[in-house]
Amino acid sequence: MKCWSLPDASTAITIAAVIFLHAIIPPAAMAAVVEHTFIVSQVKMTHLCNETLVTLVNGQFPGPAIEVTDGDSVTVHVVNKSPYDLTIHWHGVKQQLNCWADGVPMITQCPILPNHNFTYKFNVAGQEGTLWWHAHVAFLQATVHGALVIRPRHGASSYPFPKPHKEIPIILGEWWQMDLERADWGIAHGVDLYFGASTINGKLGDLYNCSGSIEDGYVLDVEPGKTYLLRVINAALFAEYYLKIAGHKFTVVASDANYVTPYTTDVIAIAPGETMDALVVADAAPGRYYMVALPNQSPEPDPQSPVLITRGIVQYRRVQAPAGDTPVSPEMPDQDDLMPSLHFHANLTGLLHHPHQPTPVPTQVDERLFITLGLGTVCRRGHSCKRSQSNETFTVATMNNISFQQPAVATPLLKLHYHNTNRMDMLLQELPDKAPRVFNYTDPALIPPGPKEAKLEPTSKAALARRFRHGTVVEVVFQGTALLQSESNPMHLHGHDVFVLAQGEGNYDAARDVARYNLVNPAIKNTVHVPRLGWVAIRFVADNPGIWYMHCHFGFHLTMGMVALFIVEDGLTTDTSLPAPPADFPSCRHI
Ligand SMILES: *[C@@H]1O[C@H](CO)[C@@H](O)[C@H](O)[C@H]1NC(C)=O
Ligand SMILES: *[C@@H]1O[C@H](CO)[C@@H](O)[C@H](O)[C@H]1NC(C)=O
Ligand SMILES: *[C@@H]1O[C@H](CO)[C@@H](O)[C@H](O)[C@H]1NC(C)=O
Ligand SMILES: *[C@@H]1O[C@H](CO)[C@@H](O)[C@H](O)[C@H]1NC(C)=O
Ligand SMILES: *[C@@H]1O[C@H](CO)[C@@H](O)[C@H](O)[C@H]1NC(C)=O
Ligand SMILES: *[C@@H]1O[C@H](CO)[C@@H](O)[C@H](O)[C@H]1NC(C)=O
Ligand SMILES: *[C@@H]1O[C@H](CO)[C@@H](O)[C@H](O)[C@H]1NC(C)=O
Ligand SMILES: [Cu+2]
Repeated sequence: MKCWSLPDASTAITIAAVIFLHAIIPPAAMAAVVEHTFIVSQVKMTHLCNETLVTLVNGQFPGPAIEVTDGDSVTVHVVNKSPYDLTIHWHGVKQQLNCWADGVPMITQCPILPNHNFTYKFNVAGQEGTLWWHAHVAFLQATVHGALVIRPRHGASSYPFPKPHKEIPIILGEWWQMDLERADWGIAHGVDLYFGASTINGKLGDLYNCSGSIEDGYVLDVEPGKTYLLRVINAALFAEYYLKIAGHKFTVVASDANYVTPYTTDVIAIAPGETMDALVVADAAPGRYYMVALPNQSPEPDPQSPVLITRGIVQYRRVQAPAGDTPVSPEMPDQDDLMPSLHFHANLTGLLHHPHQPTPVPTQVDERLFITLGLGTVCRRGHSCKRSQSNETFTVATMNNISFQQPAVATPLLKLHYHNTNRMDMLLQELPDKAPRVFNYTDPALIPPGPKEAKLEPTSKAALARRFRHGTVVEVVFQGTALLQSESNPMHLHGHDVFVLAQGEGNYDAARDVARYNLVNPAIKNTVHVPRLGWVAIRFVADNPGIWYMHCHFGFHLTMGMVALFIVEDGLTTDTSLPAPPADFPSCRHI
């Protein structure tokens, strides 16, 4: 039983009513069904003097937020009025025994065809915090996304931090001035493409203008002295962002719907796929302050992209801003400095003694994987061709030197798996335990194509997968490499949360680094930031039967093949086995 602070009269009545209800209704009966209809269609939007046709849910950018309470069931009717095949992925929702609802096209389901509908049904149980949803088809994710907020069963007063005055989603995204389906094709075929602007909650902000008209920016009105919970989501395809608010600090209290030890910082680093819940106290001199999101990138010799900063304003209520008054700007980290990101992520630890933290960390490891992440090239035609930036190759992204290729099959793999057909294994290639070749992974001399990397560059494509027996404790070390580029990689595992044991710069060295593992209170995440030219070690229990996508959440790395499938086999009982697919499951387009 929690203790109540002295309530005023009206809260006292509510509390009495709640206690009364608790007494007569068993807790399970309190769970609600939260229902939404998502109408996906194409809408013309104008930014930067350009009208662009974008695909949106219910005409909104970002899309509608889904707000639920831990224990609720969610029902989302997707009505596809767009010209594209699509699926929706509920990013970070564990989907225990419900892999069918995970929304990965041709892995867990046939896509929803144009003019077709499908209803997703799933439960959120044992999770609280900020997650999100997004299209898992092509680059539609750039505009088809929204927040998924899970509140605690016992209300905001059961947060492990002071109850905030307001909760505000902050979705970082991108504005693209092109047909995204074409952009996806372009990247898969080695054409360089880039977005036009960064956005905060869909607004480009006052750094963007054309023909004398300035873009609207996101405005957060605050009252002096009050505390706000920002639910920050990086829904972008391209970049990790540094987020700052001039004159204010953040106290990060959760990430990926898992509480963290409160961590106070003036900058948040958030990679695509991650969420960060942060408290901000409006304790500065009343006035106006810029909230700035800066996409970071690896320094040269990596190819440099335009730096498309966005900003909104935090403004104190009842402050008369003199005309022409400029808000205070924060000092941002250098866009090429990725150390603040490494430090930020390394400072996150799990919050102990919270009922939802599934401690302790398993200490008995059944399988260990060492996975290198990098780029490579394949020949456009045949198996031998001129390499080193020649036009006979295109660039792909790899794990352990294999780039994922969707198997050519007209049935979703999960159906083949469910029916136990050995046809499936013939389609797949096993993700090896370790990199096939030992080299100095993080030697910067490998970045620009040159003699050192020439031998390493050739790679191959396959439907990369790894099977785990139900309950296997898996440890994975992701090793970033300098192969052709030195980007960080936000690695996202579907259907499971993972313990983040340690991270560091350079090459992982078990003899040195195992001693640094945090087995006491590691952060628990669904998207793990693998630092630039560094590594991260994670552990998880493969206890959710199904086929789970494990991939880099940078849109371009995903499209280029930095993906593997983690296949978790059924356990021995029905309640550890994948049930039958939903009756109204979509069927696939006939080829
Ligand atoms: C509008 O977009 C096109 C590409 O789609 C681009 O070539 C053009 O420069 C844009 N115009 C403006 C005013 O930004
Ligand atoms: C899809 O849902 C919409 C809205 O509920 C409905 O009008 C339409 O008939 C449905 N279409 C199909 C093919 O079921
Ligand atoms: C328009 O944008 C350009 C480039 O960001 C900037 O230099 C200029 O000051 C802006 N103009 C206005 C009126 O904001
Ligand atoms: C935590 O952040 C501080 C400040 O950026 C940094 O000096 C420190 O190294 C970080 N801790 C870790 C373990 O990286
Ligand atoms: C490829 O590059 C070579 C030499 O730079 C050039 O002659 C050839 O036309 C190019 N081929 C294509 C298909 O672009
Ligand atoms: C790997 O390369 C880095 C950078 O050139 C160098 O400092 C380091 O000594 C190399 N490590 C090994 C094991 O060769
Ligand atoms: C990847 O495998 C190819 C052979 O398929 C080999 O030539 C290349 O050196 C390997 N690269 C790495 C980074 O292991
Ligand atoms: Cu995802």
